[in-house]
Amino acid sequence: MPLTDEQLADFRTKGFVVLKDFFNNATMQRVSRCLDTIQTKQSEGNLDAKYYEISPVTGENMLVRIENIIGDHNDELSSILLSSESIDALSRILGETPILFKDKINYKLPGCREDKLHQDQAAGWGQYCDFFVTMVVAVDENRRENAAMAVLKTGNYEHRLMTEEWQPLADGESPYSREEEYAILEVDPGDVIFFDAYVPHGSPANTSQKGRRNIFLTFNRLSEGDNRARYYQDKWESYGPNKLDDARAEDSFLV
Ligand SMILES: O=C(O)CCC(=O)C(=O)O
Repeated sequence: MPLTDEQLADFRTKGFVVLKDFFNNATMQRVSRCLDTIQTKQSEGNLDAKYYEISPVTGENMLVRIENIIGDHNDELSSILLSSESIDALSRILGETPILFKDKINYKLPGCREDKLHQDQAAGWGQYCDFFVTMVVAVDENRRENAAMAVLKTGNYEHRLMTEEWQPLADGESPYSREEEYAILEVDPGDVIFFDAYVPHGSPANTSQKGRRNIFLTFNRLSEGDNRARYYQDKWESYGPNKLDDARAEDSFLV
């Protein structure tokens, strides 16, 4: 389903837009199966790079996310996600051809920590370029109960960093504490959210029994270069994947 002029205008005003039913049910069942496979299969090197943390809710070691999922190692998933409709919508938003910068699955399983309110650009992305758009594909139902994302809905934010790099926007404040300014995006499987890397967002800890998987695909304009290999090379050096037994304790802001 193409992005309408109204949706594009919405994105320009608020920094995000939700497209209902972007992928149909049958497609989302295939996507869900792909995610189950990736979750259980052994990672090869840094492909399907898994990140484990100690849950602040349950104290157990748990999978938080898997990065670097797009490529020949997951060809079915890659071709579904990078469909011509996706590229078309991203091209309209970016005003030119998009190129993938990074990609990950956030599992947000029961007990998963909060994602503090932040701007993605603050995660060191400025060394690669100044403007990114992330396409979030909802794989499971996202509800308030299972920590649906909260996104600033007023459009009242700067297209620059509002904190020092690596700093969240509001430490110690629940992402749901300012509902007059933040929309809680209760989306369904197959819905897609596009948001820019400056719009504040986050989600609380998942204290429910229901996991919710979302796929995050981040793009920049092709004219600003192919930065993915360099991004991941830098990331593997500074913050590489780990093992279940080696789960990290910190719940710092890292995207
Ligand atoms: O998965 C979520 O709820 C939020 C994740 C997030 O904010 C991010 O990865 O930038």
